[in-house]
Amino acid sequence: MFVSAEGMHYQTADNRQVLDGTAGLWCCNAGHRRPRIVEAIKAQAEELDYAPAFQIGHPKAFELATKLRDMAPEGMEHVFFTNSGSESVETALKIALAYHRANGQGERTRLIGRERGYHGVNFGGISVGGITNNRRMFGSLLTGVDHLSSTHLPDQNNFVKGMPEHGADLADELLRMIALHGAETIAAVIVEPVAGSTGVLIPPKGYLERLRAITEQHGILLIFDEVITGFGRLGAPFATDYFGVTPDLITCAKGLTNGVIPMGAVLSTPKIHDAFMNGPEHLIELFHGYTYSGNPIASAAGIATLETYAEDGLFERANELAPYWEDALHGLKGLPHVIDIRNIGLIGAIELEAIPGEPTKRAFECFIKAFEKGVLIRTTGDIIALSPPLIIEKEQIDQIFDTLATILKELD
Ligand code: PXG
Ligand code: PLP
Repeated sequence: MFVSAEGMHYQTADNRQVLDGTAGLWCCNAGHRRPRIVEAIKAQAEELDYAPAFQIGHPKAFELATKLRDMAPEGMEHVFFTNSGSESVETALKIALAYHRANGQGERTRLIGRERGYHGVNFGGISVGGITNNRRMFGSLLTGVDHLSSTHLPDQNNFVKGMPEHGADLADELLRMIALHGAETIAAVIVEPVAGSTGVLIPPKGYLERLRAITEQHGILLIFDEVITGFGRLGAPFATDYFGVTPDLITCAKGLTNGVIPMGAVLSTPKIHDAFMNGPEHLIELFHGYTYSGNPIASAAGIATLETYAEDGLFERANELAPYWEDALHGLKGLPHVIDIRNIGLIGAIELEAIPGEPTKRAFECFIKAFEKGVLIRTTGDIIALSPPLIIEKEQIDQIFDTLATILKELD
């Protein structure tokens, strides 16, 4: 149990300090309890608690949307506010379908995701997502969904620093789907630029470019799910900037408010936005929206968060720290049970060999031992995933990997 937090640390109920190696759940990119964000929330709660987002507005939602647009990749001009990554995904999928319909191409209804993709827990997200256990309990899900293969090629790419060489051609599977179904039936492809939740799968060199080229050529929208990669995780505002490949829609959440208040957003190009904006004033443009879209207190937290990132130069800081992070992480190569190490920006993964017949147990033991030694890590399957707040110091990077090295040597 965590009872308080400050900067890089959590405090437990029994008064121990735990170094945050995961930015909470990939979301507290500026570290914990940042004064500007705390003050903004207090002040907003005293001024305007809630305003409807249907027909009515309030200044902070527009201020945040403007700040987000200014930070967003070139061409991303419009913002739709949600309350989580999962809602951002549902929103983006619905915008994609409605966009084609508004354009007279309502037969474009097919959605394409990817194996080992994670797009939250709602129906659209689990349908396009590729995590078997997240899907198997919940019925037949959306129809008309296909999945590209995962880009994870452990035999060819293990222990690679940064982007792997092999696998760009996996994007060509989309051509097979186009040949099979007809491009005119496909609405959108959704992928995480870097798959986070399923164990940090880095896109092979050229893969995202190829996906962009094929989608563009066939009038298919490309959605980048940047719920984890947004807000500096790779040392750039968005993965879109980092990879230099621009999708049609970007989903984000988590770091938008530093994890402090639930909020997400979908960013879109004018082409998509404008397709809905040609009716008379009194009619609804897009039949979608949440009670809490653009909530005033969340908006205030978002503004203060984006200001904190800019004022402290945190995205640049992440970029500068990335080589140190990479070296420290790959220093674990050769330790017992370590079968792969992957990294990009301030993300790292250490894949462990599973205990025969007991998958996930070895990584879970690591998690418990690290917690006891004062470091918070995250595990998924037998993979340790790391994503510290971008304020991390080099000595704290050393602390994470020294602790893990000690634990790996101790494990059976
Ligand atoms: N898309 C992506 C790419 C995500 O990583 C979501 C959508 C859903 O966001 P919400 O806010 O609805 O949770 C996510 C969330 C983990 C972990 O351990 C990752 C997430 C959530 C919880 C745990 O890797 N990512
Ligand atoms: N269910 C009912 C009965 C509702 O009235 C509403 C919203 O008005 C919702 C669900 C959706 O809730 P939210 O807008 O918080 O997502």
